[in-house]
Amino acid sequence: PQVTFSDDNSSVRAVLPTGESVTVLLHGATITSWTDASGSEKLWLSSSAHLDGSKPVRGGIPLVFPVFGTAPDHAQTASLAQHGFARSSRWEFLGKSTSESASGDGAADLSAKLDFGLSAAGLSEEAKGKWSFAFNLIYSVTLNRGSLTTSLVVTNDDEKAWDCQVLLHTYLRVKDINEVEVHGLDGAQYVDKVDGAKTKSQSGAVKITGETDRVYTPVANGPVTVAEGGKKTFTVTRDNLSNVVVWNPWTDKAAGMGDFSPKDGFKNMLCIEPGSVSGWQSLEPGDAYEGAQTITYHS
Ligand code: TA6
Repeated sequence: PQVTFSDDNSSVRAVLPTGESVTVLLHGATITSWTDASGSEKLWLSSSAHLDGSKPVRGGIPLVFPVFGTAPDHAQTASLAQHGFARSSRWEFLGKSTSESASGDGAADLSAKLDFGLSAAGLSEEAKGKWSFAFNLIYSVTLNRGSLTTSLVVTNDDEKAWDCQVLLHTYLRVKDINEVEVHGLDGAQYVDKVDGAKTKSQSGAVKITGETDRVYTPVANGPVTVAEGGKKTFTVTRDNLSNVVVWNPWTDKAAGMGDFSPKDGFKNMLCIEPGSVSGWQSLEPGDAYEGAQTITYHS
């Protein structure tokens, strides 16, 4: 049995012999679908998401670079649109590969890796005008049985140093947000963006009972797990990404987003976003920075 790949000029898809699949839009290198062997979708995608390149995709896993949110007092990125240009740019598909990954039950499992690239040459004139540094991004999406790893390598190809932020803006699909608890953030400091950006400390599990927009700095690099009705559904591990943003727009913010539908879809999604956003990664000429996440689902 083989991994099958297909690509038209707008997206690339890989399917493992066991049925798991991932689809990546070249617009923003945005993962728009990730399914388990039975085809059940693990990510949430708005039914009115723009998939034609006209807007960043509402859902899936958009990429945030070189700035998270907006940074009006950060000269280099102050003029960039919210969350930067990576999710709004057309990436190149660099290639695919398969490898055997030792699996629990001894049978060799195949995994599929898709690589995407973006550099200054791929930016719109508008984006280049606002952030003109020489850079290179390589985004690797690796589909294994039961898990998905996404890794971003950022390289400074300029003669000048520059700073950046990186975040993987993952929209996880949940059955009912009211049954969800997030574990692994106990004791972490967080900035509460729906309460005057006050800094608070998390005690116990995170429950979502209204608009939630928090930038956590976990005390250690441990896993963040999402449970529904007391049963673990996702585990998210991070490599070199010191923050986790937890976001749910809830009723009013969902109502206010034109590309967010159905309007009660906030009950079926929770953003768990690994990133390096509470400070800046400073890259000297020639320096590289890599950040990655692995999302495992527990059926
Ligand atoms: O990740 C949380 C957040 O920064 C929220 O503040 C909200 O703005 C969300 O991202 C979505 O941003 P977008 O630009 O995709 O509408």
